[in-house]
Amino acid sequence: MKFLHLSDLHLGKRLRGFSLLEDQRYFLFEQTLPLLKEEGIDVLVIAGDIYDVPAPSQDSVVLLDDFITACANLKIRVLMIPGNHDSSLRLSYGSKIFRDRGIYIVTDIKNSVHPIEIDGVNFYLLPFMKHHDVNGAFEQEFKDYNSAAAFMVEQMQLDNSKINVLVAHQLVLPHHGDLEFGGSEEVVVGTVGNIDSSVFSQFDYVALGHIHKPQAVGDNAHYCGSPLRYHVDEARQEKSFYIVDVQKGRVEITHKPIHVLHELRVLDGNYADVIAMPPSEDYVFVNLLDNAYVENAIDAIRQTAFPHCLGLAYPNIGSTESGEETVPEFDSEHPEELFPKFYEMVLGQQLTDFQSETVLELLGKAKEGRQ
Ligand SMILES: [Mn+2]
Repeated sequence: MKFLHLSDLHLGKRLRGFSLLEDQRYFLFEQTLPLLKEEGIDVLVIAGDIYDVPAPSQDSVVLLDDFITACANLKIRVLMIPGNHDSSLRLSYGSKIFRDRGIYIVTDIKNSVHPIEIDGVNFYLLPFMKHHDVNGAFEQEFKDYNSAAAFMVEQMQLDNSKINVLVAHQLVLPHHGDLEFGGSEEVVVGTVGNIDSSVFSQFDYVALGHIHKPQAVGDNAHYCGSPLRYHVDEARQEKSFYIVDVQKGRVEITHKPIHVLHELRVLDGNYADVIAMPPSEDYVFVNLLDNAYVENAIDAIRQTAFPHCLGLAYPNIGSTESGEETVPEFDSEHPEELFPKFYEMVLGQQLTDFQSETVLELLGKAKEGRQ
């Protein structure tokens, strides 16, 4: 049986203030649905982080609603779990009724021990879990995710004569070597939250979400990564579809390219060169190689060449050895743009996506005069 493994859609995500909703709609409707039809795939697995935030925007809720309705109308079964960005309760809305239409959303850890059987394959849907969740649901006293996850696998009582697929959203570390990050995960590699990939070794395939860079963490366990580039650091990262053909004792993964509505690029050049580049709607981050700050550079770049210019940096000025401190000219009157610059000037680092999201939200509320 063939299924499509997706994760980390982060519907509603904004990249430095720019809404990616149109890019996400394009991905789901112009890329994913046609692929499912062309390849004759009738099972779609989404391994968590469906939405970017626990209380998603109206537009992102509409997008998911449109998409799963389209899948149901095409008789494509959809299996979903919440990731750490999702609210289990909100994601579970309607899920008992959706089952009748082939849309399976498992948000309660207790339900993850009952497989969803489709064409002879047992799918186990394990929502994002912490050991506290397992302790609460099963009256246990685990002190880390690894032992709690091992316990959950035990509860599943796998029938090894069947094909068993696990869908999970966790920090699973390879038995050998290191995990590679995409850049937009906001993941802290501690010890309590790690799960060793050997915990899941009994499954024929483990469809993982959480890490945005596609990679294998074991012979049978794979992160397919986020479908879109959600951070400037992911500009050069390959993202692709994971089509999984699973049979007993044999798993075959086929990669298909994902074509995006707008590319994410990092450009280097002098201001004069950048301004003269062929205009494009792509998301671009610009490294200005000039040796002096250019007044209103970002506004001018957005107006002439790149309306989706995400930001810019002056690598040459940052590395001057004159010893003089250069104070950047703030070329904006908007607090949304000033605050990130101020933060960067004081702390020498950029706001994370989550932080800028929070700042934007708070400024928005302040503007509206609400609390
Ligand atoms: Mn994620």
